Formats: sequence, C-alpha cells, structure tokens
Amino acid sequence: MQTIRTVCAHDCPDMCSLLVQVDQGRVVRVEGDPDHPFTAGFACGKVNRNADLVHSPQRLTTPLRRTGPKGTGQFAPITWDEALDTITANWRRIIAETGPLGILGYAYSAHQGLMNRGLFNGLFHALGVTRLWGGTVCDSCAEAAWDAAVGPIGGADPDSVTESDLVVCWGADLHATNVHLWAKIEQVRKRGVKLIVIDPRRTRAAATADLYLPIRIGTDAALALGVMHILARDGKVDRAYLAAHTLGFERVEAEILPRFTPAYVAAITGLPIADIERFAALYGDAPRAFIRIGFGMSRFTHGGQALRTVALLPGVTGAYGRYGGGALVATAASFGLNYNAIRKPSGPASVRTINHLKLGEALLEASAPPIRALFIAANNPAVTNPDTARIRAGLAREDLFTVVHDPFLSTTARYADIVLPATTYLETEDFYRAYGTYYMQWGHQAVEPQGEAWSNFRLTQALAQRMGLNDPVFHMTQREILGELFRGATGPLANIDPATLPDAGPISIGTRDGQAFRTPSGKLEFYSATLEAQGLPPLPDWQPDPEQAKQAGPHSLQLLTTPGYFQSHTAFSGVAFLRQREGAPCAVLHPSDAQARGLVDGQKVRLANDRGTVGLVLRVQEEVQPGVVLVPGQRPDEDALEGTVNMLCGDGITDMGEGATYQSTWLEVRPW
Ligand SMILES: Nc1nc2c(c(=O)[nH]1)N[C@H]1C(S)=C(S)[C@@H](COP(=O)(O)OP(=O)(O)OC[C@H]3O[C@@H](n4cnc5c(=O)[nH]c(N)nc54)[C@H](O)[C@@H]3O)O[C@H]1N2
Ligand SMILES: Nc1nc2c(c(=O)[nH]1)N[C@H]1C(S)=C(S)[C@@H](COP(=O)(O)OP(=O)(O)OC[C@H]3O[C@@H](n4cnc5c(=O)[nH]c(N)nc54)[C@H](O)[C@@H]3O)O[C@H]1N2
Ligand code: SF4
Ligand SMILES: [Mo]
Repeated sequence: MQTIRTVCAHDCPDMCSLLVQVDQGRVVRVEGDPDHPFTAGFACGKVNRNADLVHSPQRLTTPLRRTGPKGTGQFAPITWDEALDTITANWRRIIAETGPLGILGYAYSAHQGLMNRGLFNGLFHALGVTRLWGGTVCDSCAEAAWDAAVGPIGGADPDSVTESDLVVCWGADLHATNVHLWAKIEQVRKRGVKLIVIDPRRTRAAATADLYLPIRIGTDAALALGVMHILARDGKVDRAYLAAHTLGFERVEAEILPRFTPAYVAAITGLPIADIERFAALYGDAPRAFIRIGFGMSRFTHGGQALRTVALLPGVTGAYGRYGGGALVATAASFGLNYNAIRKPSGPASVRTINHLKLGEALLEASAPPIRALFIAANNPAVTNPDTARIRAGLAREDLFTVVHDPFLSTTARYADIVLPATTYLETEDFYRAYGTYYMQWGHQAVEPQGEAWSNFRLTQALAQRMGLNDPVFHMTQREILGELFRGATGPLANIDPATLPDAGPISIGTRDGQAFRTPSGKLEFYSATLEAQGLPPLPDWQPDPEQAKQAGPHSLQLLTTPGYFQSHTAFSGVAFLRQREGAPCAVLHPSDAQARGLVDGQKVRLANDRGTVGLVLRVQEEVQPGVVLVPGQRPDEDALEGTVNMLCGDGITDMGEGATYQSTWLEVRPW
C-alpha cells in the first residue's frame, strides 16, 4: 500500500489536499490531508468515494466512432491513431476551406489543474479557432460584479474567519459547495460568534443559524441597501474608512438610501421588518463581520447589481480594513501567475468568441463562417447549459463534426462523432491554485490511466503536434511548464522557486492586510464610472426582474436552482452510490403551493413553461417560501422521469458579465 499526496481537481472552491491510498494500481481510499490547514483532515462526501469514480464500470476505455444517429449513443471502438487521424483530417479540411474559425474549441472547469485545464485553451489559441467565452454559465456575472466594486483581486481570506466576530453566509450553500469553510464557521461559533444565513432555501446552515433570512430570489440588492440605510440612520457608518478607501458613498446616501426604508425593503424581500433591523444591528456592531458571498444571488437578470451591492456593504462599516472582516466571493484573481504561457502560447490576439451559454445559438445560427467542427472537453452542456433543447438541436446537426473528451459517455458525448476516453484527475499530475482559498499546491499522480484513457494534457499535446504547432509548451513536461507559470511572477509568488513545489505541499499566499482595491480609482467604488460607460446604473440600486412581467402567468412559480449535495453538476453521475445518496431528481414546493395545486409529497409532477416540460418527483417542504419551486442540481435525463431542469431555462444574460439567468425562469407545476 502506498499513500500519495495530491490535490482535488473537482470544480470546488476548497481545493483540498488529499491523501490517496493505492494498492496494486488501484485507488482504495481517498482522505483529506491533516497537514493542510483548510482541508483539516477530511474530504467531502463526494470525494471520499473517488475510488468509485476512478474505477467506475461506466468509465470509457477506448476511443469510439459513432455508428448510429446522433444522441443515441451507438458507437464502435477504434484506436487512438484512427481517432486522432480522423480529427486532424477533418480540422485540416475545415481550416483549408473556411479558415480556423469554423472550429469551436469548448473546454471548461471539470479539471482544475492549471495545465490539464489551461492547455486546451492554449491549443485553441494557437490554432486560431473560435473560442469559448468560458464561465458565463458559472461565475462571469459574479466576477464582473465584484470587479466593478472591488476590482480584479481576491476577497477576504477564509482562514481569517477564526478572527471574525460575525459570519454572514449570503447566497452560498456551504454544506454543498464549501464544506471546509463551514467547519471553520462551526469552530468560531463555539466561542459565541453568530451566524446569519440569507438564502431563499432553508439550507442546512440556515436551519442552525442565529438569524435566517429567507429572502425572495433576486432581492439581495434591496436588502443590502436597507442595511446601509439603517447603519446610516443609526450612526454606525465608519466615516473615516469611507473617506480614505471608498468612492461615491455620499451620492448613495443622498440619492439611493432614503428610498430603502425598512418597510420598503420588507415589501421587496418578503422579510419581516424586525429581522431586517436585527440583521443591520448585528452587522453594525461587528467590526470584523465576514460575508461569504455565493454565486446564488447572481443567477438572474440583475444578478450583477445584486452581488455588487452586497460586496459594497463591508465598506460602510470599514470591515474591509480588518483581518477577519470583509467579503469573499473568490480568491483566484490574486494569484499573479503567468497563465498566458499555457493559455496563449501563440496565435491571433483576438478571434471570434462564443458565450458559453449561447452554444445552441452558435451551432444553429453562427455564420461567416458557420461552426462546422466542435471540440468539447470537461463539459456536459447538453445537461448543464440553459436552453438545453436548443443545444441538443445544434449538437444533432449531421454536418457538424463533434469530438468529446470525457471519462464517461456523458449526454453530450452521445452526440459526438468521435468520443475520446479521458483520465480522471487521480491519473494525472498538475499544479493547482484554489479559487476559494489562498493555497496552491502540486498534485501528484496517484494511479496509471485506466484503460486507454488519456489526460487532457496528453491529448492537447498530441493534437497540437499533429496539427504542426511548434510552441514549446506543447512539447514540455508538466514540471517544465511549472517553471513557465512562475516566470515574471510578482508579489508573494516572486520568492518561490517552482522546482521546490512538487515536494512542498500546500503554500498560502494569504496576508493579514486589509482588502486592497483594484478598481480604476484604487478605491471601493460605490460609484462606478466603468458601469456607467457600459450603460448600467453607476450607483447600487434595486429594480424588479423584467423577465417576470414577460414570463410569469397567474399560477407561475419562480425557479430556484442550487447545487446538488452529492452530485456536482453531472461530474459524479458515474458513481452509483452518490446518485443514490442524492436521491431521485426532485422539485420542492412549499405546502401552501402544493395544496393550492392539489399536489402531495412523493407524487410525480410535470414542470412546464414555454420552453419545455420536465418530469420530477415532488417533495413538499417548508424548505422554500411560497411562490418558488426548488430544483436541486442538474441531473441527466435518465435519472429523472423526463428531461432535465435546464430545458426550462432560457439563454438570457445578466446585467454584468453576460452570465446565465437560470433563476429568471417562471413555470407551472402540475400532476405528471
Ligand atoms: N456539492 C456540490 N459542490 C459544488 C458544486 C455542485 O454542483 N455541487 N458546484 C461547484 C461549482 S461549479 C460552483 S460554481 C460552486 C457554486 O457555489 P455557490 O456559489 O456556493 O453555490 P450557488 O450555486 O451559488 O448556490 C448557493 C446558494 O444560493 C442560494 N440562492 C439562489 N438564489 C439566491 C438569491 O437570489 N439570493 C440569495 N441570497 N441566495 C440565493 C441558493 O438557494 C443556494 O443555497 O460550487 C462548486 N461546488
Ligand atoms: N440549472 C443550473 N444549471 C447550471 C448551474 C446551476 O446552478 N443551475 N451551475 C452552472 C455552473 S456553476 C457550472 S460550472 C456548470 C458546470 O457544467 P459542466 O462543466 O458541464 O459540468 P459537469 O456536469 O460537471 O461536466 C463536466 C464533464 O467533464 C467530465 N470530466 C471530469 N473530469 C474530467 C477531466 O479531467 N477531463 C475531461 N476531459 N473531462 C472530465 C465529467 O465526466 C463531465 O462529463 O453548470 C452550470 N449549470
Ligand atoms: S470539498 Fe471540494 S475540494 Fe474538497 S474534496 Fe470535496 S470537491 Fe474536492
Ligand atoms: Mo461553476
């Protein structure tokens, strides 16, 4: 038995250090590394079962060629040489006929290793093909909103929570998506620190909170402005901090806050006035209040305005200036690595880009030139992208040459002409930097690739070489590329010798300094000229969702979509145990809404709107407020009675960052 120290590559803010026990080439156990301060000796319930992922009987073992209609999943095994020859012959033909823009390279975040993730982009960049504007299905709205307020720099260090005097969990379901922060929060609560949860879903954290605010979807900006109103009214504003570190608060105070009285905010958010007052009082009395902001509040038309307004709140009390205080959305922007070495080795500076969530539109409508070849890796857009029906219609095009690289025959892979078997991260080595903490770490390979699976890294290098690309990055080893990543690194990274990293374990670049601001003014921007130039409101404000008036009928319910506890999107659907733990795909209604429709717990129901219908099992619980239907996770069709939740969501974009608006969706629920 051997124990190998590696890093969890799943798309998750925690980026755990893991100890993997390997016996005769098989993963037998995966555990959290006790020597990592944040991982703190435990892995989550999904990754504890990673032996089942690596050795799942559903793993792809060879490359495949399509033998039946697209979408039906009929394939025959072929060799790697045949597969690569077919791919490069098609790509060369398309490039000769219409230029590289006829090919769309589509890869995102299922492997968080900087090389296994980034080198796909390097390949696409060097070939000059049409590229994905990645992340719009995920965090681009949250990121743009944070950048408008704070700038492209990480937020509060989650390790600092040990010194916080109040924790606010605002639109993040920590038991699902950030369990190690939850563990830290539990510790500080033992010394009396209070927890406030603001979430339309009564999450597990909400059930234990000192104050739970079951806010209406999409009304967070109003709540944050209401709190600012009360802080100003009660003289709890840190004027010295505001003068030194922020821009435009006096305009917010004069032009916006007078409207956001507790009564007005209560009417918008659905929260009792007394609870809004209590929240503001607790927040105003906590100089080191830590707010964990999740992406939940960003998933609707005005999601950017919501998240940006919440991100401004710690400026009002000066919490941003104190260790333990402030706000955290993500940390990734603080790692000044030389990513371009991997992502942009050569190729034209700018090419056509396709918004991640507009894949359907691109496949069906793009012209000059149309998309004739599609390469997808580490993504399952036929389930996880909104407007799924249109995506599938695009993928079904007979004249589209599609390649999918994945460890499993995903729903998307079933539409491919060529399917390539991918390794899981435990079959690769890579370098990682977290997006939810300030740690970075080398991850060792635990086992050999299973079957004939190739890592993302190996595949990209092979394709690049066959396409005649000579950039050194397509010929270097992972350890050599690590040196390139640190070339010209600044700040805390400048003192690191990359050659020492593979044996170094986790390294934090967190500091005890107050929040720095990287906006154009160098301050926290209550007033944003950047937003104004984009035609957006330069001051924080709240407006109703315009989609509600367009879509909502008299019996409509608004969709609430959240992460699955034991399923992360579809990445664990090849693990039977975790599918069972998650349970059958379901919809959750408040008892009053169920009763009004004559529906009972456990019944099969149909969720329907103009875009489609989905069949799920109903759960009737006070986990949500009236007017909302919660559908946890995004599950493949075969797990459900029929369809998948994203068939009901449109491809509309958010006010900032062109992100997905899953929750600007209204629908009806009726018996199956
Ligand atoms: N187990 C598990 N872990 C995961 C994932 C997963 O699918 N499953 N996904 C991974 C990925 S790719 C990502 S990007 C992250 C996402 O991680 P988070 O940012 O934590 O998760 P969100 O999807 O944003 O959902 C968080 C919460 O927001 C709430 N919410 C929804 N709308 C609103 C609103 O209008 N206001 C407020 N205040 N709250 C709202 C939801 O009810 C939910 O509880 O998690 C990662 N980790
Ligand atoms: N309704 C709704 N939809 C959502 C969300 C939501 O909150 N609500 N959240 C959105 C968010 S935040 C995100 S990030 C997206 C995620 O959407 P996707 O990126 O499509 O996520 P997964 O379903 O996890 O698909 C990842 C695929 O990569 C494969 N894979 C895993 N490891 C590797 C590897 O090392 N190499 C290769 N080549 N493949 C690998 C997995 O088997 C899986 O098929 O979903 C979005 N969709
Ligand atoms: S908590 Fe996140 S980083 Fe840690 S093991 Fe689970 S998925 Fe991986
Ligand atoms: Mo995501």
